[in-house]
Amino acid sequence: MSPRLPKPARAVLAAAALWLCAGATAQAATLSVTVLAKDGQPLSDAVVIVEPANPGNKARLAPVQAEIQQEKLQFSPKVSVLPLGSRVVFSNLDRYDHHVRGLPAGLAGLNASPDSGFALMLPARVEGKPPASATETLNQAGPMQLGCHLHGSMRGSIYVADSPWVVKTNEQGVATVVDLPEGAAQVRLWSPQQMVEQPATPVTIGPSTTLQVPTTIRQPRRRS
Ligand SMILES: [Cu+2]
Repeated sequence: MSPRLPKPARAVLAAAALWLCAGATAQAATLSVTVLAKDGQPLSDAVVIVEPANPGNKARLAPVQAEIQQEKLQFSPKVSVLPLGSRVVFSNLDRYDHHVRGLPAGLAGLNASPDSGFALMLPARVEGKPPASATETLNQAGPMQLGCHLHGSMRGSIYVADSPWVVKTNEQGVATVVDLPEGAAQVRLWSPQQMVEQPATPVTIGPSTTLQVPTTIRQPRRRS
């Protein structure tokens, strides 16, 4: 037998339950976006940015501490999506130097002042010692391109997100964006592979919505 609550307490509980349900309905929508490359195959590591028409009081994501390693002449992860204000530790695991640079990607990068972005000298790893590392704080929202002054083939990206609704696609080309308000929204895309800015796709978000976005973006050449 459950203990009987006095009437006023029951009323409060019922009201609280109603309020929770209402809150859940307003903020529990999920949008699953499949991004296709020019060849019709799923495009991984594309960044999906959902912009609701009525974002409400969207909570900005708390900054995090992340790591991007340099190993075998590659950035790992190759593409990171991180909240604005996050700190990134760059660690060089290779037995040779890297001179990592970060710049705003695309037009923003072309127009950026020479002192924008960052450059980090990371000496070669020495056997038995921890790898050289340096930390950068991400103070500017949007895509950043990573490279190395010493190795032209090294390419990576960071998408600095100023909303909680920015997710990169997985190996299946799918980005699942949660906790969205229902209603009209725009879906924008960014990919390190893109040659031009991608057009936005309008969508009406219900409790659980799927969307397929074909693009003219070419698949990256796979390194074996
Ligand atoms: Cu390098």
